[in-house]
Amino acid sequence: MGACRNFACLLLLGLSCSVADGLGVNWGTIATHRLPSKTVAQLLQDNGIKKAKIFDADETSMKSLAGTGIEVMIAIPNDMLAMMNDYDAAKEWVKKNVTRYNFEKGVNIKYVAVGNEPFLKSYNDSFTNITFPALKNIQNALNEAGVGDTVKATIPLNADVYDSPRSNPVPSAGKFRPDIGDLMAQIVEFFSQHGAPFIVNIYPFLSLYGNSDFPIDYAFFEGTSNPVLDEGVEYTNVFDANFDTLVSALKNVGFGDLPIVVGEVGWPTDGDVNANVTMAERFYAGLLKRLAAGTPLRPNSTIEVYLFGLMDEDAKSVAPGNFERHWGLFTYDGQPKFPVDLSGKGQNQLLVGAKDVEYLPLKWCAVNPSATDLSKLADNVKYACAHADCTSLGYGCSCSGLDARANASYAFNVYFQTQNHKDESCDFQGLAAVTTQNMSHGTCNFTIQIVPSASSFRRPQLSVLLSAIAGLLSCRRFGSVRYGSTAESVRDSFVIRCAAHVTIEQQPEAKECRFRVYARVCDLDRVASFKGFESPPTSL
Ligand SMILES: *[C@@H]1O[C@H](CO)[C@@H](O)[C@H](O)[C@H]1NC(C)=O
Ligand SMILES: *[C@@H]1O[C@H](CO)[C@@H](O)[C@H](O)[C@H]1NC(C)=O
Ligand SMILES: *[C@@H]1O[C@H](CO)[C@@H](O)[C@H](O)[C@H]1NC(C)=O
Ligand SMILES: *[C@@H]1O[C@H](CO)[C@@H](O)[C@H](O)[C@H]1NC(C)=O
Ligand SMILES: *[C@@H]1O[C@H](CO)[C@@H](O)[C@H](O)[C@H]1NC(C)=O
Ligand SMILES: *[C@@H]1O[C@H](CO)[C@@H](O)[C@H](O)[C@H]1NC(C)=O
Ligand SMILES: *[C@@H]1O[C@H](CO)[C@@H](O)[C@H](O)[C@H]1NC(C)=O
Ligand SMILES: CC(=O)N[C@H]1CO[C@H](CO)[C@@H](O)[C@@H]1O
Repeated sequence: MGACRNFACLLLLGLSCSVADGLGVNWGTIATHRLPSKTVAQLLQDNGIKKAKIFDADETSMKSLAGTGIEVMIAIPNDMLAMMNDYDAAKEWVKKNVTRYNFEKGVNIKYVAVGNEPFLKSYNDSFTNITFPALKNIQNALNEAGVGDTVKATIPLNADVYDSPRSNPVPSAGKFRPDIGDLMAQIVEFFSQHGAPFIVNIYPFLSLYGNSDFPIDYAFFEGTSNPVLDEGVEYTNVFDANFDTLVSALKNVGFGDLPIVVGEVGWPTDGDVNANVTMAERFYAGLLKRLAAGTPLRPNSTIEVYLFGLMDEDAKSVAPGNFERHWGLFTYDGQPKFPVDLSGKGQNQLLVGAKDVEYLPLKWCAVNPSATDLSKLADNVKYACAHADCTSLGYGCSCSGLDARANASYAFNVYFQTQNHKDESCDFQGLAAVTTQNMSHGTCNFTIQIVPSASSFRRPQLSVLLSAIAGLLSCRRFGSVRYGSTAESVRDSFVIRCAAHVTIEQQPEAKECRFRVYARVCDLDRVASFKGFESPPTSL
């Protein structure tokens, strides 16, 4: 039915099925279980998404994007900014992460994001002095490598780098934050000289979350009874007002026409009272329709945005709030959560889900029905939730309101899934048992995890096995030792490096020895990240 509808729509309405030109998505990967990168690249293509922003330059992601034509923004994480203050290091980074992919059917890199929101107030100036030098080095290295005309260095900034004065809180009074005002003026001038856009992250959800007086309808796009009046303009939503505050801040430093790209914008679907699929659907419907119209200070020009984000990430820090793990347009397993029309024409329908997703067996973990002494339940739930994602259990969330048993079952199951159904992971001091019955009900989904990606762990390279054997043999002879072996192969211009390290730990007086193997496992087709395992103790 869905496919049929899509087909009809393609035939009858032509362009209306396509994604708006300026639209991209953020592809974050902070999850315990990642869909294979190739599946994700296919998901983007199946939905006509032509721009992706990633938070590093991870080889696996880059490989999957190669040859797709998808325009990519790669990134240098904040903790690498200091290193990039050295021009040689910047050149090396550009060589390894940009020019390396610059070949036919390579990766269509458009931007290099230097840091991510480095001037956030909560970072206490940790990156204030090192970001601009890093930006300059990267752009110069791009120029020197001969790709500076097509690849631009820029900095995704948080909207807290600018503001309007409390005494006159209107967009036209926007200015950069005084403590970084001079720095921002220099950065903006540099962007302008090099043809790079200003990238800003705008979150109406956070405006609402952080402020109980915030009028809820001002976060959406359907009008409000209390618009902000500014020099004859009526602002009816915080997105426009925020964007135009930036336009004013740019004007104030002499660059009112600098292109602006919204690096992140979106609405989460769980983890807070205002985060659910209804609210997210409402937000996206309004946002996507608006983008073509521009804002009062930049009318009639399509706003380029990267939606945040592509999929839920169950291992993100919840320091900002429990909603952090629920920003996806898609669930953790690449399935669409709500109808949306990425072309901005308001014909909402479900996006195309990820194909050929491999799941763990249909088994859940739940409170054992025959368990009677529940006095240790709370401690065990606490343990499960410290090691797995329980953010759906909170007040106003999709699984709030469960009774104590169901609540504990939810926690046990999410732990069991995170642990890939490992034998001992559904015990909880005898309180839990495995079941084949789906306990989901209402909005509360008791999920089944996907098979961990790049599970070439099951197919270890010879070097890993050799190292493991070496480890076992030397257990008896040495106190502590490291073995390493690497193998390298070049394929389609990609260098694949496989390495294995063994660490043997033995206390002088110990009666047993353990070894650990850390390996960069890979097969011909994909490179996995570092994996490790610890041997069972060997008695001496
Ligand atoms: C910034 O400073 C505050 C208050 O001194 C502190 O609580 C916080 O941990 C600091 N953050 C960072 C990233 O250093
Ligand atoms: C940044 O540089 C300024 C001026 O050189 C200096 O006063 C300030 O302490 C530096 N800040 C940090 C966090 O290093
Ligand atoms: C979504 O959240 C809004 C605001 O809290 C609430 O009014 C609405 O009932 C919620 N919808 C669902 C389906 O939970
Ligand atoms: C924007 O478009 C509207 C409607 O088409 C038109 O009335 C208006 O003059 C345009 N504004 C600018 C600045 O081009
Ligand atoms: C369910 O578990 C969560 C997470 O530990 C806890 O905060 C909440 O109070 C529990 N609710 C019930 C009804 O037991
Ligand atoms: C479990 O049931 C829920 C509906 O109650 C459904 O959405 C979900 O897909 C089911 N899970 C599996 C693995 O079948
Ligand atoms: C519910 O769980 C099933 C699998 O267990 C998954 O396919 C689906 O995407 C989940 N739905 C939501 C909304 O989390
Ligand atoms: C930020 C990032 O992903 N950098 C990568 C650049 O390339 C080197 C070599 O391939 C990687 O080790 C870095 O992680």
